[in-house]
Amino acid sequence: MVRTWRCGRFEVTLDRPLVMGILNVTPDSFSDGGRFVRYGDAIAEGLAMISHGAAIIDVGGESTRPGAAEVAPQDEVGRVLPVVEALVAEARAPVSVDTRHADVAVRCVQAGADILNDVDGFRDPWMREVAADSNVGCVVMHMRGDPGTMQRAPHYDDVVAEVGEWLQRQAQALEAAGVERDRICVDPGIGFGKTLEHNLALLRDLPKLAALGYPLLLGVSRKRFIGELSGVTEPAERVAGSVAAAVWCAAHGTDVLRVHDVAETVQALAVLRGLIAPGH
Ligand code: HH2
Repeated sequence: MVRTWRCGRFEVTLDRPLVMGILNVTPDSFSDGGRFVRYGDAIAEGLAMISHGAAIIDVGGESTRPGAAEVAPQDEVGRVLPVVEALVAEARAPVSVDTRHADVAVRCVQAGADILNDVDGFRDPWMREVAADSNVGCVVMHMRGDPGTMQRAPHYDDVVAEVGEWLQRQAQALEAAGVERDRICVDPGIGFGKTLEHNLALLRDLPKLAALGYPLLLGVSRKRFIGELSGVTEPAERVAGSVAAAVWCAAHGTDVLRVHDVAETVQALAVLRGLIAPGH
């Protein structure tokens, strides 16, 4: 039976790992901050990502890099809404909004967004309500604390078990609020309140997270652990390492890869698919 993920206007088929293209409309994101602050550029970039094979576009208006300052919701709405509106009208693919603020989420859902990607894992009951009152797909991401504090000596006794249990609990909280199970996707939140060893433990045990029974999404693109493993300090120069990590994730049960470098990742995944299942 083919698995699917129900997201707003779409029912996404999960018969192969998919790419979610990252469109940060922020002045300060860790790897691409400031590139797409002009709406026309951002919209064109989103459409280009789809033409390069992205199955989903994820629009974000707040950097969540470690130590980032929180953005006022009205500023975040001002950044993402015009881009969401244009992509909903023009892109034939689900439009996701990367926000942890319910007032931003409400406006984006009204504008037709198909997915809420919440790095806060729907801890806010209002976020759960917004999800329940709509038909959007929900990405439940694990984060310890918040971006301002999350990298202050994170500790786990068993990171894989604890993250898995937390994701399960948050998914159940969404279901209890009225969100159907087939709209929920989970993500261990690589780099969010985790050391290098925590990130690697999660990446080595992805099948355990896939076994939770929800679609599994991973964001490894250009992240710090790739710099720590490779010695490459400039995030924009971590493309090859990011593609290697994406291929690892795809080979170990990941359904959706959130990436900056769409064309490169799509090409690598096509090769992986051919190796695993000749003829596909
Ligand atoms: N990572 C980032 C932001 N949002 N969402 C999910 N579901 N999973 C992730 O791993 C994830 C995420 C951080 O990356 P980026 O958007 O490139 O940077 P910034 O937060 O600085 O804008």
